[in-house]
Amino acid sequence: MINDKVLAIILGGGQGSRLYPLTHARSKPAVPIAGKYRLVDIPISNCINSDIKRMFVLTQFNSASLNKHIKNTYHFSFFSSAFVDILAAEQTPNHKTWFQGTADAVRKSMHHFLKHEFDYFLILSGDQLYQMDYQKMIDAHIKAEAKISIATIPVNAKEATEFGILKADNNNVVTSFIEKPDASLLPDWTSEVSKDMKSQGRDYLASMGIYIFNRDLLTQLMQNPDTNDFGKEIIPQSIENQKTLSYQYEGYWTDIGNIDSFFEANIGLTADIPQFDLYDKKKRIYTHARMLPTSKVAGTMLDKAVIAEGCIISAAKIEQSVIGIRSRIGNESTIINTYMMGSDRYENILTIDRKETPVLMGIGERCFIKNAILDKNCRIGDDVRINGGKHLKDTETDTYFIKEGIVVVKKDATIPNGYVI
Ligand code: ADQ
Ligand code: ADP
Repeated sequence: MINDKVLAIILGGGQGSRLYPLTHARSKPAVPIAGKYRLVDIPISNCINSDIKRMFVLTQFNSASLNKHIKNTYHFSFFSSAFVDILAAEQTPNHKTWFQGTADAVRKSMHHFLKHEFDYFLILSGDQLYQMDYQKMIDAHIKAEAKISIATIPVNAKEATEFGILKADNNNVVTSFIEKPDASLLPDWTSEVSKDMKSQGRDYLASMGIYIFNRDLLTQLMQNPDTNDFGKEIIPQSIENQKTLSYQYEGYWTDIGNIDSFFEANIGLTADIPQFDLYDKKKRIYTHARMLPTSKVAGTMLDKAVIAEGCIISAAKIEQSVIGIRSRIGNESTIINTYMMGSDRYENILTIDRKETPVLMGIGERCFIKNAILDKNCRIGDDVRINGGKHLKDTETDTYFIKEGIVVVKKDATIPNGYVI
């Protein structure tokens, strides 16, 4: 089934500087998560599960890997009107610069959207981990005869300064909105929330950055060339004269826009009952079907380990870690609290020239790796020690980057035998 009234726009990311160095050589939607997926698979899967099957992904630059991933993954029937199209910031005679913000990205791509028939724009962020049925939000939007709807979630005071915070009346109509309020302003911004939320100290209503706009209204708003951002300009300027609904959601939702939250969200999947449910058939997360062999593990103590397909593992211990596709981990190595993204291909250890390639892809023997993210195709030699944690200062070298104690080994980097971080 296809909802032919809705067109989804996935905001795939600005410069992606908060996720650097994962976004150094790829666009944000292509960043690998949870061992086998890409960030963009989350909003795309939510759309598919909500019967919304016409999607544009807006990105600042169009990496080969993003294109390949979308092309290889989302095949819709020849007879269906479903599609996932990538629109990269493009220079045209009218628009010479990159997208200046989320609204600017939408404005500059408007001519592509308006070629389609639909009544509602569904605007989504590309860097959030959650499973939501957008159809319910659309039904609420239509029932309330709203012009704009904002998905909202109760958050605590610490988080409230990082989001757009709003207040709504008894009918859930938004009455005021402030983008990322200073902590000193917070006392004025609490809302009535459910008992459960209140007991967790979550009494501020945050915008999830998920919006529905009536087609005509957004088309009209986009004619003002001075607004670059939804959170900073479009939403605060519109609420007074356009009926704006707060659609409250209380499920699991997390922003994964920076290294720290990205790391936490991935490691969170190793919990006994992860908050993000990858096992629910109705909320399936789609990704490229790679037809990889099963994983092979020898002599390893595994505790809270999430291991993707195609791995070859003979480590001593893997604890609270996510091990991505095609990972190879050598004898006597210990991996703790680490997200290893895996590799794009295998190296044949029987035939490879070890003089030319002294350090193989994956993790060597007798390594100790803790509190780290290993980007794709890393080569970690033997006897390497990476002991991430708050004792480490923020630093960057050619091969790794440390942020808030998390050591990120860069894509394709080689860490030589015996190296200590
Ligand atoms: P932020 O997440 O800080 O706040 P923003 O940086 O504008 O807002 O990003 C929103 C989404 O758009 C992200 O997925 C981002 O990657 C993407 N994006 C940013 N610039 C882009 C560009 N130039 N081109 C394409 N995509 C771009 C917003 C709202 C808050 C709300 C939070 C919830 O402004 O009100 O609380 O989202 O996360
Ligand atoms: P990303 O940077 O997003 O992780 P890439 O641009 O490296 O992704 O693309 C990943 C894909 O590239 C893999 O699916 C793999 O097929 C292919 N690939 C990358 N490097 C090689 C290589 N040296 N040999 C063969 N295939 C490769």
